[in-house]
Amino acid sequence: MSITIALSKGRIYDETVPLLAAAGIAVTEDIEKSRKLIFETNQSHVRVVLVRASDVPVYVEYGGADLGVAGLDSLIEHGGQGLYQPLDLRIARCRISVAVRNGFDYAHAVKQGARLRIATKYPEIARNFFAAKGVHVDMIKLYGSMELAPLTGMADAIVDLVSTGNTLRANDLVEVEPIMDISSRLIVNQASLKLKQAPLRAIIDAFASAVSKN
Ligand code: PRT
Ligand code: MG
Repeated sequence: MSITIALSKGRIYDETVPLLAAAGIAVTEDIEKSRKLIFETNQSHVRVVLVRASDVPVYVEYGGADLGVAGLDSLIEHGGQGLYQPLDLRIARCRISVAVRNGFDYAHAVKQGARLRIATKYPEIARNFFAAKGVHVDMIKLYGSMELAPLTGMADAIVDLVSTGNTLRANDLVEVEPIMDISSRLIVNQASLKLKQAPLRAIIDAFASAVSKN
């Protein structure tokens, strides 16, 4: 029974490699040196596919992959339907926050009940956050370089992932409110879990034990 694992290039791939190793799985090619999207592993029945970070939940939902590793940010935006989420892998950790241009009086704007223009790649997370606070927002959906939105006057604030804070500082933005902590989750297609229970359980258990030792 073959198993397909969906990962995204970059930090998620890098931090998942040791977890795969704990499950006895090693990708046999250097993915950075290849333009391929499908990779064989040392186990003939396991392969890895590389997709956009935000597409990992989609591949797993529709059975393009049996399991995958997705940031909680991508998972919330996707909605999580059709996905079994057995494990917080505690990798690719960061937080999602509200940030504004240095000098913008965010507290005042919020207190005054002003309508805030929010630019973000994460409209679902942003909408829920501001709705819970009773703040009215206009949402501008972006796919990257959110930092630019307040600098050009297109938005009052952004909702984006923050790790060291260097990107915000480099663009004269300040973090004004954390929304939630983010880490990556193991996600599994619910039908696969029934049809391929033994091999998937073996991978989930190996990941769980590796995570508990981290
Ligand atoms: O580019 P694409 O649309 O495919 O997806 P992506 O950019 O989300 O992918 P990728 O590989 O960059 O991130 C994958 C996952 O890693 C995200 O979904 C998060 O769950 C997690 N993660 C952890 C991060 C960060 N830390 C992070 N710092 N993802 C992005 N960033 C970016 C952030 O958007 C900002 O531009 O790094 C910048 C901030 O970093 P600092 O250190 O300057 O604060
Ligand atoms: Mg990226």
